[in-house]
Amino acid sequence: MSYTVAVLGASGAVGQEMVATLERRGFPAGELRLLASPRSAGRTLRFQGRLHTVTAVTPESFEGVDVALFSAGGGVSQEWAPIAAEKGAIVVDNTSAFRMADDVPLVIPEVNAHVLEQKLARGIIANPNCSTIQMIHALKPLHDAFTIKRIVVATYQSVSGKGTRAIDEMLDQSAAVLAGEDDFECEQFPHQIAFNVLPHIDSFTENGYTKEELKMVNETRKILEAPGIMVSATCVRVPVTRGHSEAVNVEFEKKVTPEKARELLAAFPGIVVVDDVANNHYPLPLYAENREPTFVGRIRQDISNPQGTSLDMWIVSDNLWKGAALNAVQIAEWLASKGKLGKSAAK
Ligand code: NAP
Ligand code: 3JN
Repeated sequence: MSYTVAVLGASGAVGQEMVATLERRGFPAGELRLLASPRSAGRTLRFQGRLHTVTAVTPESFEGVDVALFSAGGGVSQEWAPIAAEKGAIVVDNTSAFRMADDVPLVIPEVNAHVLEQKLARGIIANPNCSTIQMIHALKPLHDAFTIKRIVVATYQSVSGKGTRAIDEMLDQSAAVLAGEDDFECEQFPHQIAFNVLPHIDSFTENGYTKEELKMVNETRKILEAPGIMVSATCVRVPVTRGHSEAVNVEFEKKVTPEKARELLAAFPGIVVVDDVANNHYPLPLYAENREPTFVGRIRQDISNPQGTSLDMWIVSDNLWKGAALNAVQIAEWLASKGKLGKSAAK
């Protein structure tokens, strides 16, 4: 069995990783269509040893497509996902456009693949935000055992979360600063990002939180099917190329110990515990780059809670892989493994 796959946003930071992930994991893509805007039409990307040309998206692009991976921004998804679904493709959308829609499943395969068992009302499946994915991937086995009440998280998000131009801006600014220049561009971020830390990701809302922070609140509740979980997030941009890190304080209904948490985490699919502080071993974004797991370390009892019901921990993952492209491809793999892709599929 092989499938016709489309990637919309193929020239972008996430889209390029989607193509690489399809190849690396051996997804049975008989045909691959690389789609973007007219700006990058004609560019080529290598897939399975052959150069593939990017074309500008049109309705015909989705004719005969089994699965379409979208990462071209929310507005583009709003416009094109219904068209692709109408043509018979299942859309795995990496933007916030449909995440909170009641009739669109929001999926981390290791956590809640069961929601894909039901018929897809709109032919669209949403990938969560990268910061939500790595946090909930790591907290799921602890939630199952101890029941989460409240999460307080600070993120340290790499510039690649904002796309290819943001990576270039950080590198160009860094070179300029080191060369002693001070007249460089600040286009992708509201302030200089090189040698700086910005407590500002996405736009501010009326309650003082940013949209990125509220995505972590709302997506957590939807994925865990736990509307009562309290979440407060501070999302911060750091001058790291790739890999998001998170300092997480989590309070449970039941008593918890770091030893039991490590044991549960180590047994959970896709989680790697790196927690040997005696030897300075803890997760680092530099070493999470181009790796599939979510890494967890610095697991410790929260000394501010004498009840013994909370933990602190440090969670790191490659935001372009588990936080985006890998999660999307895993969803496509799950659909293929259950016979839910292709012409004869019961969707
Ligand atoms: P990027 O590097 O800036 O790439 C954007 C991609 O979208 C490019 O391929 C671009 O094509 C394409 N595009 C833009 N406007 C388009 C249009 N009108 N029609 C067709 N294609 C268009 O950005 P990125 O980092 O890959 O992120 C892309 C989107 O993915 C984000 O906006 C976000 O919604 C989502 N995302 C999600 C996560 C997550 O947390 N899961 C993480 C990062 C990104 P051209 O080259 O032709 O301009
Ligand atoms: O900044 C990051 O580290 C992650 C950014 C994700 C992002 C960027 C632009 C638009 C998103 C997202 O996935 O939530 C969106 C969006 O689709 O709203």
